[in-house]
Amino acid sequence: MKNNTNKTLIKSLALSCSMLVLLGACEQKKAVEPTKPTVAEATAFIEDAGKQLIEASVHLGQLEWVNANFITSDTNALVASADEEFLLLSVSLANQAKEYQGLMLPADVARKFEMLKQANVLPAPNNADKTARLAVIKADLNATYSTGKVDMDGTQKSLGDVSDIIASDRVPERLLEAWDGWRKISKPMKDDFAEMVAIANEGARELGYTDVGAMWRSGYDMDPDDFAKSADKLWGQVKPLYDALHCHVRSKLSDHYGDRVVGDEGAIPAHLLGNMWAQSWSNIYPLVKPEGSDAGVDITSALKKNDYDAIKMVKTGEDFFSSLGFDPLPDTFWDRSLFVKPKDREVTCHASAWNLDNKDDIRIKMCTKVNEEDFITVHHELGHNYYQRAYNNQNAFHITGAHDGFHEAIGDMVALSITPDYLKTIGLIDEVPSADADIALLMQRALDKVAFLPFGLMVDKWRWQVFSGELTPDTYNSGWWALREEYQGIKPGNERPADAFDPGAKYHIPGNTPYMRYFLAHVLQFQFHQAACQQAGWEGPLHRCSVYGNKDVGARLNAMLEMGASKPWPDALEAFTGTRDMDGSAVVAYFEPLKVWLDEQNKDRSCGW
Ligand code: X8Z
Ligand code: ZN
Repeated sequence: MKNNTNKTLIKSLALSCSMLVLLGACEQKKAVEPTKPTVAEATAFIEDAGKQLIEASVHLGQLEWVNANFITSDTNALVASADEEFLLLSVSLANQAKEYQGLMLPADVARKFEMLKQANVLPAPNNADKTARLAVIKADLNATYSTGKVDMDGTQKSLGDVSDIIASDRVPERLLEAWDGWRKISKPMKDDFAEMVAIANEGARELGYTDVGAMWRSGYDMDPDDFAKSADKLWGQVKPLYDALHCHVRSKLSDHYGDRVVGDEGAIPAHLLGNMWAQSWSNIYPLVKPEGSDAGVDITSALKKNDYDAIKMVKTGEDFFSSLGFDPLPDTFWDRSLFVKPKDREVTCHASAWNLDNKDDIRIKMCTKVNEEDFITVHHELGHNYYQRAYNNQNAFHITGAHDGFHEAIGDMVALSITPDYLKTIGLIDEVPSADADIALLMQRALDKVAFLPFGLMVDKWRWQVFSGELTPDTYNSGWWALREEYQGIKPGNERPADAFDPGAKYHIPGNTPYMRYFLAHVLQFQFHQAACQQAGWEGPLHRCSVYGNKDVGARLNAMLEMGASKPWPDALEAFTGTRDMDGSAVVAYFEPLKVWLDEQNKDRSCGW
């Protein structure tokens, strides 16, 4: 890193001809026509840039890991300074890359130049003070979120504690207290967030993007405007399913809580849906479940009954991947991962998967609870790790997913194979419920996956509006709730205070993780699952299909994973599914029996909001 920084300094001095004139050293240079760089030079430059970035990312990753596992003012400062160095390096490389603009480059080389511009989620401008400030704000926002506490019941509660209340309490006043309490932690973020947006937008403009949102939309091997249209099109395919689920859930909540708390028209108050962000609703299954049918499977009870702990949950996930033919996780995974919330220090509990050396040093970090949600999340995180290891021999620019939605979809696809048959095979349940339980099983899944879709879409719709300037700090919060209502049909649990910054109460906003990836993943995972089941020769309903133990499916999956980002994503999609388009019809096919059932339930209800 140090060498790279020095090189940057020398370069900018060399360019400063006006200074050299003063020293009488510029005349000779002026006489020589600047020669146009060659394609070979451009190729050599970009390969070297990739290597520098990969090397620098190891150092940054180590500090980020330590910070996320031990949040103190010192580790915040350390991570900010490493991030600053990395930003300086990537800005300098992106500026040097401008020298090769206008060259007719082979498509794969041009693609690497585009990827270089996207080396940072938030690019810094060519200004040392602003770069430093950006790095400090990022570290501060992360720490504010991860150490946030809620005053409730006379104690200081963590996000995990208040999430448990939202998941299982059924007293609306308590739900609201937990919901509102968590949103107090994000109020102080607003000014820093706005400053960060301004700095990063300046960086994006220097790279040639209109703003950071346009830069994010440029990461999909297609025109950024077309990308936005594709996302809307996918949403159009699945929206009727969401609307039907929303209608049924609202009606059941109204039955349970009464009209005073939730009416059977209009948006649903966000604190009643079993999740802090109303992003997935599986915790309210008991309130909305189909009556009179077989109850499905209670995975949380099964895990507890069978004495599962965090390690056993992860071992079970590993075993699934092994059954597909993937190598076991390395010993270092078990030595270095964080599986449970430590009692004696602050950590970032939001689950994540890491590869510290871009080779085999893969790890997860989770404050695992023994329940269904975290059992699924374990598979989600392992999906990241197996993907990271599969593409670790690729070129520096290709050591990543085909696109970020692929990365989020792999573990989820595997978790779609957690069917009753599979649970019986591994001894978690004794009896496989009959076909009578299908609606119940589908309802459980839909509360998780279908409920998520509009949330997955609106988070970055909001951020795109923030980056474009359509929303300003004064309208950040009202704009957030306008999108929540438009897409999800939910509303705030109470009137929001003027200084509220509710988006900041969701990890990915202070954490600066783009969110459209999860929307895409919630579509893609069903496409992957459908393709895998076809490969396995499965002919029954998709929700009963498990590819556990199928080495052929594993080999095809691995072939896609190994590609990393070496080809445009449609090539990777084609390698596994035979199609080149993202398509919501697999979601629709998966939930088709539930849709029929929901339409029947809803026939005398007035739906929509
Ligand atoms: O953030 C995550 C993962 C880590 S990449 C746990 N997810 C999103 C969220 O929690 O909001 C997975 C589903 C959506
Ligand atoms: Zn993830």
